[in-house]
Amino acid sequence: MEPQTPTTTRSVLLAKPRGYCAGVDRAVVAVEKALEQYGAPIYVRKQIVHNTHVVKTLEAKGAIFVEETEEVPEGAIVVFSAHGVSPAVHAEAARRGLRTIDATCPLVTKVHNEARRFAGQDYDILLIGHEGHEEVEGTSGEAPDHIQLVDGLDAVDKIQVRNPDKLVWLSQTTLSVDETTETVRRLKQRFPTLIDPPSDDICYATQNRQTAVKEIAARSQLVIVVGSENSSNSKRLVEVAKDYGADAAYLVDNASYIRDEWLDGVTTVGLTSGASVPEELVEEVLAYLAERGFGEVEEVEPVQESMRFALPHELRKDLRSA
Ligand code: 10E
Ligand code: SF4
Repeated sequence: MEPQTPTTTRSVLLAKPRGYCAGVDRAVVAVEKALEQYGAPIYVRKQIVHNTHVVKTLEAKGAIFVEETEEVPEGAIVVFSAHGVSPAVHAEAARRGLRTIDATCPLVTKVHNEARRFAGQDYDILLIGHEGHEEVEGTSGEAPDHIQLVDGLDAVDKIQVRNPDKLVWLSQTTLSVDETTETVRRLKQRFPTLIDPPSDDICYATQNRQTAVKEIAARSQLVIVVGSENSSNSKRLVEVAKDYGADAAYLVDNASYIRDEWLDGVTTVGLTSGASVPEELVEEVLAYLAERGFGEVEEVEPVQESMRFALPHELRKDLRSA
């Protein structure tokens, strides 16, 4: 009798929550509604969210993405991205007579407000975050004389403060929870009087996506994270997946980036997506995997999410009167 080849089930563990957070949804809808309400072109300063597919789709509808407000014609409408802008950018837009719609996520605005408040009380602020990231530039711009960036553990030893008794840490919203905990622990070793932010700066969506990827990583040989190269929160999901048991984890902008050899010998693929990623890109990856025998999909939802934010007020006002 012929030896029986054992049939291995190939399956996908699909993390939930994944994809769009409330701040991204609000920002993308704000650009769409602005295009409907005022007509093209609508200018957007920087990528509205860090996702190539979202940017291309909005461009096709008439959005024009620029790096700085000086590229926007006087009197035109400009949307500020979900990552937030410094007061200097608001001032420059006002000086040039631009009509602005501020799509900064309310949870980023919360960190700006904390920065302003502590700077007003003359605290030194240690802002944990990634150098050059737009959110960090916007937050730092609230109080440049009071804020120092702490980018990574190695930066901790280099910090100099004026008065350790008036010292607070804040953070970017999309960091690794575990890495930030470690950075704060090291900061507190150096500065035992360092105080914590009044509430978590790493937002609910970042935390929940990391919690979910931890669960699937522990049960998957390979984790695929859908997200763009410049998306901080998406990149953190790849790192967390590797730290929590996946043999390999990759960031892909879409299904065409997946290499067949990644699946060699793999029976369980974990799949998730960053907070700026439309669900259709995840569906394309699921279809790609199904064609290769990974037809069985189990959704893993360790935490439920239901956050929604109202559209920016500049837009709501005009939509109401329309
Ligand atoms: O690079 P990030 O993760 O900060 O941005 P993203 O556009 O990929 O995701 C949304 C996160 C925002 C707007 C920052 N809080
Ligand atoms: Fe807002 Fe968090 Fe989404 Fe950033 S990741 S847009 S802070 S909800």
